[in-house]
Amino acid sequence: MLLTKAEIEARTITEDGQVFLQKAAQDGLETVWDRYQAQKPQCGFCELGLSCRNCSMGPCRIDPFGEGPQRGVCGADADIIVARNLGRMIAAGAASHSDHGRDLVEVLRKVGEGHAPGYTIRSEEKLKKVAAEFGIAADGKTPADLAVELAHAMEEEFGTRKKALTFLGRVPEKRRAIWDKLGITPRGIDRETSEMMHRTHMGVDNDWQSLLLHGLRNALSDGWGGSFIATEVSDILFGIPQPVPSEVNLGVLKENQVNIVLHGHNPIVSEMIYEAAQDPELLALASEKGAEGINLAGLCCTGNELLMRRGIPMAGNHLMTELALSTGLVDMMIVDYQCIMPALGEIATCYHTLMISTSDKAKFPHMAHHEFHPETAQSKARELVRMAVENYERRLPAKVLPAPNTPTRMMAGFSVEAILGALGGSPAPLIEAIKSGAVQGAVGVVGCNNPKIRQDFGHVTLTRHLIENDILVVDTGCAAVAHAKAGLKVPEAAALAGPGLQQVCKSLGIPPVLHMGSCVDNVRILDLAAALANALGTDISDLPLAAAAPEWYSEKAVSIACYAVASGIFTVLGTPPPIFGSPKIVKLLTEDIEGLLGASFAVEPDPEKAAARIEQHIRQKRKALGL
Ligand code: CUV
Ligand code: SF4
Repeated sequence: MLLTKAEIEARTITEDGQVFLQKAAQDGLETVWDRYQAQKPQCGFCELGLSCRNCSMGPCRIDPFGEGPQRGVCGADADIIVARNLGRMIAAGAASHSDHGRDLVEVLRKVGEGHAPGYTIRSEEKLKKVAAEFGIAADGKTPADLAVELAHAMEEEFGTRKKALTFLGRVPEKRRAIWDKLGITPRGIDRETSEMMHRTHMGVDNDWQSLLLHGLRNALSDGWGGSFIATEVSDILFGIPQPVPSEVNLGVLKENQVNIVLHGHNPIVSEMIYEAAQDPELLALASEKGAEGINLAGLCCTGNELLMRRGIPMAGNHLMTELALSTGLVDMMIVDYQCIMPALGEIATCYHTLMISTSDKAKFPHMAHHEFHPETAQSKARELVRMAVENYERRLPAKVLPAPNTPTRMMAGFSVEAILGALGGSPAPLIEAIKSGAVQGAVGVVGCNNPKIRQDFGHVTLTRHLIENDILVVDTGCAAVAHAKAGLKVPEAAALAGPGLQQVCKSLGIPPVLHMGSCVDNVRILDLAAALANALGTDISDLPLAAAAPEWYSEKAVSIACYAVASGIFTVLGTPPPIFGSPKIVKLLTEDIEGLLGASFAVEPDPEKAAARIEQHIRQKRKALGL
C-alpha cells in the first residue's frame, strides 16, 4: 500500500528516506515503521518499566494507578522492578560493547602471534602509548611481541583480578575520588556485567539505590573499559583516524559499480573487505562483468569505522538499513553484529542482493553464513567480494531505483589526536576559545534512530540550535550520519554557527560538527573531556559540556548515557527510558544524582527544548568557572 506524502514526511526528514519509503511500499516491503505501527499501542507497563519476568513465579506487573497489585509475586515493588530492569539494560549494553572490544583484543593477540594474515599493526605509536599505560615497557621488543603482551594484559581487564581498570589512569583525580567514595570504581569488565545479572536475580539486591549505583559501575566498566579497549585497539590495528572527506546518503550507491554495503559494528570484518576490494584481480573481474569498479558503502557503526579511517562513504544510519536494499542496487550486504534488524534478510529476497552474516555469535534469517576468523579472514573477504562481483549482473532492472539526490559531502576522522593536531598539538587553544567565550562549550550529540521519532529530526534540530549558539558539537554513531546528511559536516557549515564558533571553525578549516566515530568511539569524547579537565586541574563535571541522545533506541545507548553521567557529563535523552513507573528513581536520576556526581539526566523529547536546557546548563557551568 502506498503512503501519503504526510505519512512519509512524518517518518523522516531526509530526502532519500522519503523517496525510498515510497519505493519500499511499492515493492510491497514491510519496514520498521510499519512494524512499529502494528505494535501500537505498546505495553504501558513495559513502557514504565513496571513489568518483570525475571523468574517463573511471574511474569508480574505493577499497577501504576495504585489500584491493582503493587508487588510482584516475590514481593518486589515498583522501585525494585524498575531498577532491576534498568540494570539489565545497562548490562546488555555494556556486554555488547565489551564483547566487541574482546574480539579486537583477540585479533591483536593473533597479529602478534602471526596467526592473522592480512591484519597488521597500523599504529605503532598508539601500541606503544597504550602498552606503557598497562605498564609494559617497549624497549627491545618488536611490535609483534608488544601486541601479544598488551593483548594478554587487556584480557586481564575483563576478569576479576583487578581493583580498578587500567584506563582509569586517564580519569581526573577528583572524579576517581567520587567513584571511590560511592563505591562505583569499575573493577573488571565482565565482572560488573556478571554481577549485575546476579544482583537482579530474584532475591539478591532489593535496594533500588544500590542497584542503580551498581548500574553506574557497570556502565563505567563499558565506557572506561570495554568500549575504551575497542577504540584503542581498533586504532592500533587499523590506524588513528585523521580528517578525511567523504559523502553520505543513498546516492553513494552507484548504478555502474558493484555495490557492497557493510553493516554492523566491528571493523574486523569491514577492514578486510576494504582490503579485498582493492585486489587488482577482483577489480579486473568486476570490469569483465561490465562494472566500473567495486564501491563500498557503510551503514551504522561499522560504516562509521571505515568512514573515519578510509573515507568510505556512508549509505545511511539505522532507519536507512532496510531502505538501502530497496534501491535494488545492493549487490551484497555484509553484516557482523549489533543493530542489524532481523527483518533485513527477508527484505533482500525481493531483490538480487546477497545477504551475508559473518559472526559466530550473530546469525539471521535469510542470510548466508560465512564465518570470519582472524586466521582466515583475508581469504574469506576475497571470496565474498568475488561473490558480490559475480552478483552484479543479476540485478533486476525493474526493481532498481537510483537515489535522485546527489550524495552530501562531509568531513570525518576527528579522533582526539586529529583534533589536538588541528589545534597545534595541545588542548590550550580550545581552552582559550572556551575562556574567551568564542566557543561557549561543547556537546556530544550521539546515538541511534528510533521509529518513535521522525528520523534525524531530533539530531539535526538540536545540533542546529547548539551551533547557532556557539556550542561546538562532537558526534558519533547514527547521530553523526544524520548531521552529515543535513550538510552540517563541511567546513562551509561554519556559516550556520554563531559568530564565535564560526570564527574558530574558519581559522582551523573545520566544520562546527566534528565526527568522532562509532558508538564505541564515544570514549574519544570521554578521553577529550578528561584531557581538558586534566589540563585545567579540575573535574569533568566543572566543564561547560553536555551530551544528548535525541533518538536513542538501544541498550548500548543506555550504558553510554549512564557512563557519561557517571563521568560528570549532563545528559539529555530524547526517547524516555522505561523508568517512569518509579517516581523515586526518576527523581534520583534527574535531580538528586547531581549532588553525588555533579551531573544528572534529563528527558526531553522536544529537541528545541532540549537545546534550551543544554544552553542553560552550559551558561551555569561557565558562570561557576567565573567565565
Ligand atoms: Ni553503534 S547503537 S543504531 S549503529 S547509534 Fe546507530 Fe551505532 Fe545506535 Fe546502533
Ligand atoms: Fe515476579 Fe518477582 Fe519473579 Fe519478577 S522476580 S517475575 S516480580 S516474582
